Amino acid sequence: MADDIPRYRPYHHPAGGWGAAAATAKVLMEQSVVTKGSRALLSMNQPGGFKCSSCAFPDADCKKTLEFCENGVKALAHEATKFRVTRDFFAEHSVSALMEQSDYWLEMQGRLTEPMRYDAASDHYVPISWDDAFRTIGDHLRALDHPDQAEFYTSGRTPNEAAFLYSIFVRQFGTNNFPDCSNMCHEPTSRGLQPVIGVGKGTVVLEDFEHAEAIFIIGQNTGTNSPRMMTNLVEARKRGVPIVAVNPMPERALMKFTEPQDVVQMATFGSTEITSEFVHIRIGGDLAFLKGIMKVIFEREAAGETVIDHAFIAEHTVGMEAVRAEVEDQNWADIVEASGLEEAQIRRCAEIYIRSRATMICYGMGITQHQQGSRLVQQIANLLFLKGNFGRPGAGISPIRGHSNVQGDRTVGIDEKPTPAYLDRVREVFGFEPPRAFGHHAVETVEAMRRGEVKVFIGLGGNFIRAMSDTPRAYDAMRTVGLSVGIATKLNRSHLVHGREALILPVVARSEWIRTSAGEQFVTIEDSMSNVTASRGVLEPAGPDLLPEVEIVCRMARATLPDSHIPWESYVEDYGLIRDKIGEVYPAIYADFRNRITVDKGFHLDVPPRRRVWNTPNGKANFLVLPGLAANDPVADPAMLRLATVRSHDQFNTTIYSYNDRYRGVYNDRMVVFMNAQDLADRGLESGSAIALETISSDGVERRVEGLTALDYPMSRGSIAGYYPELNPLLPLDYYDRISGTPAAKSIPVRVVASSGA
Ligand SMILES: Nc1nc2c(c(=O)[nH]1)N[C@H]1C(S)=C(S)[C@@H](COP(=O)(O)OP(=O)(O)OC[C@H]3O[C@@H](n4cnc5c(=O)[nH]c(N)nc54)[C@H](O)[C@@H]3O)O[C@H]1N2
Ligand SMILES: Nc1nc2c(c(=O)[nH]1)N[C@H]1C(S)=C(S)[C@@H](COP(=O)(O)OP(=O)(O)OC[C@H]3O[C@@H](n4cnc5c(=O)[nH]c(N)nc54)[C@H](O)[C@@H]3O)O[C@H]1N2
Ligand SMILES: [Mo]
Repeated sequence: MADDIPRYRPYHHPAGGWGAAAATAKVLMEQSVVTKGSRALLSMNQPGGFKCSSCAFPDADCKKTLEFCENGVKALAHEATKFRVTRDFFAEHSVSALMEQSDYWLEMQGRLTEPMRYDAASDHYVPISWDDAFRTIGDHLRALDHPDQAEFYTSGRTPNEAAFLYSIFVRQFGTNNFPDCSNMCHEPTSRGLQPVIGVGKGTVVLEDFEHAEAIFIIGQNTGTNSPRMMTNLVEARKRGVPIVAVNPMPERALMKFTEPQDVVQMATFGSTEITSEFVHIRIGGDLAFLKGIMKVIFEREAAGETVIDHAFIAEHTVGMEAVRAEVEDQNWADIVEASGLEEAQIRRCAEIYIRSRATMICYGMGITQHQQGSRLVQQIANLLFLKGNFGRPGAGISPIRGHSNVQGDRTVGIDEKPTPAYLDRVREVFGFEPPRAFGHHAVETVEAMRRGEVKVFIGLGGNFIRAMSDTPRAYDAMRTVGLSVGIATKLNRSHLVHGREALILPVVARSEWIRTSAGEQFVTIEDSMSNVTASRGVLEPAGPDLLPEVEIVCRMARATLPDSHIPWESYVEDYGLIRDKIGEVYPAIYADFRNRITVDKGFHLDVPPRRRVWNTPNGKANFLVLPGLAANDPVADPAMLRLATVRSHDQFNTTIYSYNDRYRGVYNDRMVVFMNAQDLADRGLESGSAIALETISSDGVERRVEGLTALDYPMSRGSIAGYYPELNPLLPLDYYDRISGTPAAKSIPVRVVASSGA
C-alpha cells in the first residue's frame, strides 16, 4: 500500500453491506480462485455440500439460497487457493530463513502438498514418503518410557470422525494428554456449566432467536467472528427485540449492519441499528455488571414486586439464597467502579431483562478469557435462572463457539479429563483398558515441555505454539521435544518451531472430496448449537499426495499399535463404520447415527437443560457464588492498564488474511494498541505515538512488545486492546483460569513504556 494512504481512518459506514461484498470479491481474486471459489461457494452450507470452516455458528436450515458471509468466503478462498508449498519451496528456503517471515507471508504461500521431514544437517524440510513418516511416528511413540511423555493436540476444524478415532488411538496407546484449542477458548463453558446445568454446552437453538424477547451479547464480536449470526440479530431487531451489547469496544457490526443478502438495504444503502443498549464495560467488569442486574432484581423483590420466577427456582434450583446474600452485600459505588458503568445504565439493562419473558445471553472470549472465566460463565447462568430462562422458547445460554467443530471434537472424546462413565464405554466397545489418570491441557502441556518431560508432540490441525501464551517461552518449550508433527493444510509457525525431529503432514481440507475404495466419503461436524450435520467436499484436493485426517489418524495408530485388534484399515475406507462406533460409545445422543445423518439438515444432539433436566450430582440446576466483583486478581500498580488481545476482521486466529481491520479503521498495520483518549493524555501520548507494552507480573520475567502504535479509540477507561497473536509474548503462561486452564488473554495487566525503537 502506498505510504500516502492513511493507516488509521475511522469507519463510518454500517458493517456488512457493500464493504463486505467488495472484500469478498477481493479475496477470491487474491487467491486466484474466482471461478473455482465461486462455484464452491454454491455448495457451502447447502445440502450435499460442505460446511463452512470459519465458525461454529449454525446455518439457517437452508432457508436462504446463499448462506455465507465475508469471512466464510475468506476461509474458503484461502483453502481453495491456487498457491502451493512444494518440495522446491522447502529446498529454496531453510527453516531459519522461514522463521524470519511473517505469519501473513507463511499463509500466503498456499497449500502444503506432500509430507516433509526436517533435516537438521541442512536446516531444510525434505520430502519423506507417507510410509516412512508413519514409521517415524510409530517408532518414537513406541520408544517412550511412558505414554504420558507424548502430547496429542487437536484444533477444532478436525471433523468428528477423525477426532473420535484420534481419541481412541491415543487412549489405547495409553494417555489422556489431549491439549486442545478449546483449552484456550470455550473451556470455561465446558467446565463452568457442567456443575451448574449438567452439560458444558449452550442450550439455545437457532429458532430461539425468533422467540427471544431480549438478547444480550457479552464479549463477542459478532460481525467479524460469527457473521452468520448477524442475520438473526437483524431479524430480531426488526421485530423490536432489545439487544444489549456489552463490550469495551463499540464493535461496528453491533452498532449498524447492512445485510449483504438484503437486496433493498443494499440498493438503498440502508442499515439496521443492532444494539439498543451499548454497555461500554471496563475489561473484566462483567462480573460487576451481572451482579448489578441481579441486585436490582433482588431489590425489587424485597420491595414486594414479583420479578423472580419462584416456581422455577423452587422446583429446579439450589443455592439462590447464597447468591442473593452475596449480591445484596455489594454496594453500588463498588459496582460502578468495577464495571466502569453508570448505575442508571445497569438499571436500564435490568429493566430490559425483567420485562423480557424469554432472554438469551450470548457470549464469547470477552467472558471466557479471564482468570475467573469459568465462574463468570456460571454467573451468567445465575442471572438466567432468576427468571427461569431455561427450557423455554427464546431463552437460554448461548456460548458462541469458535472453530467450526470445536464442540464436536469435545463431544466425541477429545478431553484431557474424561469421565469414568465414558471410559467404561470405551472399554466395553473397544475391549481395551483406557488410562484413568487425567492428562494435560494446553498450558500444562507447555509446562511439561519446559520441565523436559515431553518427547513427542502431535498437532492434529492448528498452530499450537503460536496460539499459546508467553511466545518466547512456548517456543523454547517446543524445542525441547524429540519429535513434533504438524498435520495441517497450511504452513505455519508451529512447523518452524519444532522438535529435534519434525514432520509436516498435509491434509485434505474441508472443501475437498474424499474418495476411497468404498466410494465418496463425508464427515460430520457439530455446531455451536449442538446440530450435527454432514459435510461433503466438492473441490479436487489441493494435490495428489494429500491424505484425509481420518486416514492419517488410522495409519498413525497402526504404526504405533501393530497388535491393536481395532480394524483401523476398514475405518480408512468406510466412515460409516466410524459413525457406528460413535453411536455405540455415546448411545444417549448418537444412537442410530448412520441413519439420522442422512437427513439434509442433520439432527440435534439432546441438551437436557432444554427439557429442564439437570444431569448434575444433585439433579438440580445449581446457583454458584463467585464472591466479590473482580474477574481477575487486582494489581496495585496505578499505571496498570488491562489489555485484551482480540481478532481483527481479516484474520482467522493465527491465520492472517491481511493487515487491515476495516471496521476498526486500521489499514496495513497490526502492531497497534487501541486506547481511550484520556488514557493517552494521562501518559502524555497522542494518537500515533510509538509505544511499547510491558506486562506487570511478579515472576521476574520481563515481557515486552516493542514497535506498537497507540491509537485514539473509544475504549472504556483503563482498557486497551491489540491483536492476537502478535501480543501473545505479553501473556504469562501462568496467567490462566484455574478451573478450565484457559489463558486470561482478555485481561493482561500491562503498562505503557517508551518504545526503545522510537
Ligand atoms: N473471521 C473469524 N472468525 C472467527 C475467528 C477468527 O479469528 N476470525 N475465530 C474463531 C474462534 S476460534 C473463536 S473462539 C471465535 C472468537 O470470537 P470472539 O469471542 O468474538 O473473540 P475476540 O475477537 O477475541 O473478541 C471478543 C470480544 O470481546 C471483547 N472484550 C474484551 N475484553 C472484554 C471484557 O472484559 N468484557 C467484555 N464484555 N468484552 C470484552 C472484545 O472487545 C471483542 O469484541 O471466533 C471464531 N470465528
Ligand atoms: N492472546 C490470545 N491468544 C489466543 C486467543 C486470543 O483471543 N488471544 N484465542 C485462542 C483461541 S479462542 C483459539 S481457538 C486458539 C486457536 O488455536 P489453533 O486452533 O491452534 O490455531 P489456528 O490459527 O486456528 O490454526 C490454524 C492452522 O490450522 C491448520 N488447518 C486449517 N484447516 C485445517 C484442517 O481442515 N485440517 C487440519 N488438520 N489443519 C487445518 C492450518 O495449517 C492453519 O495454519 O488460539 C487461542 N489463543
Ligand atoms: Mo476459539
